[in-house]
Order: sequence, then C-alpha cells, then structure tokens
Amino acid sequence: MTKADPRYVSNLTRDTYALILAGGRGSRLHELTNWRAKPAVYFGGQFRIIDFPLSNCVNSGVRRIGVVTQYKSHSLIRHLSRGWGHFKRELGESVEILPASQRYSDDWYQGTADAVFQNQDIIRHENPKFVMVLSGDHIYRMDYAGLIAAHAETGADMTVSCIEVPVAEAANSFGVMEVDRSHRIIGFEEKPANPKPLPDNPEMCLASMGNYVFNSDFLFEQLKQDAGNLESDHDFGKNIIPAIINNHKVFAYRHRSALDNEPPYWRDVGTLDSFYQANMELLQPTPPLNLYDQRWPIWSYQEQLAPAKFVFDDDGRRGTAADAIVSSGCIISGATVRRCVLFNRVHIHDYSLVEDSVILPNVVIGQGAQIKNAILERGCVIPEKMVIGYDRMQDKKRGFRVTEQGRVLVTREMLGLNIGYED
Ligand code: ADQ
Ligand code: ADP
Repeated sequence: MTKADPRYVSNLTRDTYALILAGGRGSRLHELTNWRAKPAVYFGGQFRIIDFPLSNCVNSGVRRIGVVTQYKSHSLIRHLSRGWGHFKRELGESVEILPASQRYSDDWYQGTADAVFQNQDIIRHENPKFVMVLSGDHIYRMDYAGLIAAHAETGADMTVSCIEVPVAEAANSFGVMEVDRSHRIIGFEEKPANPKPLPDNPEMCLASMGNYVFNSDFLFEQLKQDAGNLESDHDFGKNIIPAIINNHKVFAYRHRSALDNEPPYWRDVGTLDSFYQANMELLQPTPPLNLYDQRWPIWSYQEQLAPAKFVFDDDGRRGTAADAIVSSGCIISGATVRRCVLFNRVHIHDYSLVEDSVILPNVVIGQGAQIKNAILERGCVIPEKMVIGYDRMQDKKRGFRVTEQGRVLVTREMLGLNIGYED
C-alpha cells in the first residue's frame, strides 16, 4: 500500500494493537493513589487520566485496545467497564482489561516490558502489524495516526514519541534522547541526573513520553531476548531502548497536538502540585488544553446526574461560583466559590468560602467552612466552620498533607471518617 492510496493511514491504524500500561502506583501523588492506580486519578471535573490515551486511540482510529492493570485496579476497572465497555467486537473494536494476576507467571508484572511480554499471546492472537505501547499516566491530545504513519514511512523497527521539556524537569524523571538529523535516536538515557540538552538549546532536552510503536515481530523478538536476561529489569526505558538503538532503527517522533491550533500539551501529573496545577490551568480563559473543543473529544464515563445548581440560602445569601468549573450534580447554596474545579456531586453549604481548590466527587462542605489552596479527596465531609489552607502548621497538626507549594490534601481518613460513602 502506498501513500497515494486514500486508505493508507486508516489501514495503518487498523493494523495496530494498542496496549495501555495502567498499572503504575504513582507514589508521589501520595494518598490520592492509596486506593487507585495513577491512570484512575480524576482530572478536569469529569475525567480520569486514562480517558486521554483511550480517547486518543479511538479518535485516531486505533480501536483494538488492551489495558494492562496491576496496582489497586478496582477503581480503574470499574471506570473502564462503566465508560469503555460498549465496544463491539464484530465491528473490530475492543477494550480489554488485562490484569496482572491472571497471567501465566507467578509474578506480578515486573517492568513495563514484562507487562507486554506476559500479554504477548493475546496480542499475537490479534495478529497486528504494529503494536503501540502507551503510558496510561498522561494528559494530552495526540493523533496516533501521525506517529504510526511516521513509523511506517521511516521503516523503523521502533518509534518513540517525544517532547521538548526543560532540562531541570527531565532530570531524574524522564528518558532523555539524542537524535540525528533524520530523527534517528543515537543516544538514550533513562532518567539521567544531567540530561543532555538539545544541540541548539541548552535549556531544553528531548524526553520520551513513554509511548512506543513497534513492528510486532521485532517487539516479540526483543521481549524474548530481554526475558532471558537475568540482569534486566524488563523495562523499555531502562533496558530495551538503550540495548537496541545501536543495531536497530529506532526513531523519535515529536509530539504535536491533535488539534492544529493547540500548542503541544503533555502533562505528567506525577505529584500533588502538578496535579493541582494541571487542574487549575483549565480555569484560564484560554487554557493550554481546551476540553470544550469537540474536534477531538475526550470520552469518559458520565453518570446521569442533575445539572449544577446555584441557590440562595434561607437568609437570602447568594450561592455563586466565578472562574470555576462546576460539574453536574453540584449544589452551591449561599456559598462563594472562586477559582475552583468542582467534580460531580459537590455540595457546598451556606456561609462557606471555597477558593483556589480542586474538589473531587461526592464532597460535602459544611456551613461556614473556609477552604483555600486545597485538594479535597472524594467523599470528604468537611465539618461546619472548619478552616483549611490558611495556616500550614495547623493543617499539618491535624494530619493533613501540605505540599511543597503549600497546597493541602485532605482525605476521608485524615478527617477520621470511615471509608464508605454514597457511590
Ligand atoms: P516512568 O514514568 O518511570 O518512565 P513507568 O513507571 O515505567 O514510567 O510507567 C510507565 C507506564 O506503565 C505508566 O503508565 C504506568 O502506569 C505503567 N506501569 C508501570 N509499571 C507497570 C507494570 N508493571 N504493569 C503495568 N503497568 C505498569 C517511563 C519511561 C521514560 C519516560 C516516562 C514518561 O521509562 O523513559 O520518559 O515514562 O513518563
Ligand atoms: P475512585 O473514587 O477512584 O473510584 P474509590 O474511592 O471508590 O476510588 O476506591 C477504589 C477502591 O478502593 C474501592 O474498592 C474502595 O472500596 C477502596 N477504598 C477506597 N478507600 C479505601 C480505604 N480508605 N480503605 C480501604 N479501601 C478503600
């Protein structure tokens, strides 16, 4: 098939199986990932992180998808079955959940390459020409068709998607690569302390996004070799990529947004501060990620809920929200909300003031509470008149988690509540 064929790209995407790695712990999100894997973490009022790679797949025309789960997968699996369970096999579409404990080895998945290795029989059964391995941890809009087409055109064995990031941000966090003029990867270091900067910009370097396209046969061959290597951590970034760049054709593909007028956006919400930041960015009049642009929709599980409601209380106090995202099922009664992201079913009672905060679903804020710079975990019930986010020492003393940048995370456990809440 040549590029001139009108079905060139759709044939490439149809011949691709996507495996989303969604088993990560996300330990720097602390209590937010105590009970859910990082890809199940909430984002932007209506979404979970996993909705981004899944929506990118569907919008790109890659519709055979496996989601590899491991750590605390209940919340993720529940979300997938509620929101992504409607795919029709007979139309060539499927979203399959591949839990670690059900594979043939006694071990849970070790590194990322092992997670793919243990599912190779399922992938082989699909008989795709290309396998796309995706991280389930990031928020971005990307047309994977561009990545797969670039992979096919360069005749690569493997293609790694990458983005320019500041050197300081990449240090100890990302895989960093060096490329030649043809975009071939000629150097790769996993999480180096001193990342190699770009030749023309000492401030920036080229980071791996943890998304890879492989020719299937090549992938299986590499996984087999790696599995037999007792020294290996069985990880793509640590072991496979550095081992193959010298003898095989491994290319870099620069990330661009799926929307032509959106600058490349990619967020690894790995810490509580970056989680907070990425949510708050959405409040800008022109945010770096526009969730209202329906040309590349982000699909998710949406509960059937009543619309958000703003009411006067009995004393005639107005319930208002400004510079805020307010999701369905919320009730703001005689309270003031400013610069907040409210997820579904948040109920704020009168005389309270809530500012600069991210409030996850099912939170109740009692009368006269004052909350600022907070992340309230799902199901929190804030007692009347409680003050959060004004006095770090007091917040710490109460057992709340205060981040480097002074945000305060509060969970049900920190409030001494039992784990159950209305679901
Ligand atoms: P890390 O961010 O360290 O580096 P890693 O912890 O390996 O990524 O996780 C990658 C993806 O796999 C995540 O989506 C995670 O949820 C999932 N995952 C991790 N271990 C898993 C397992 N055993 N089973 C199933 N899923 C698992 C990687 C690359 C870097 C790159 C960054 C970009 O190694 O080179 O720069 O991603 O974030
Ligand atoms: P999400 O809001 O991401 O859907 P949940 O809060 O419903 O996640 O929790 C996911 C899973 O973790 C559920 O099985 C839930 O019962 C369990 N869980 C949540 N919080 C606790 C806790 N404090 N102790 C024990 N299990 C918990």
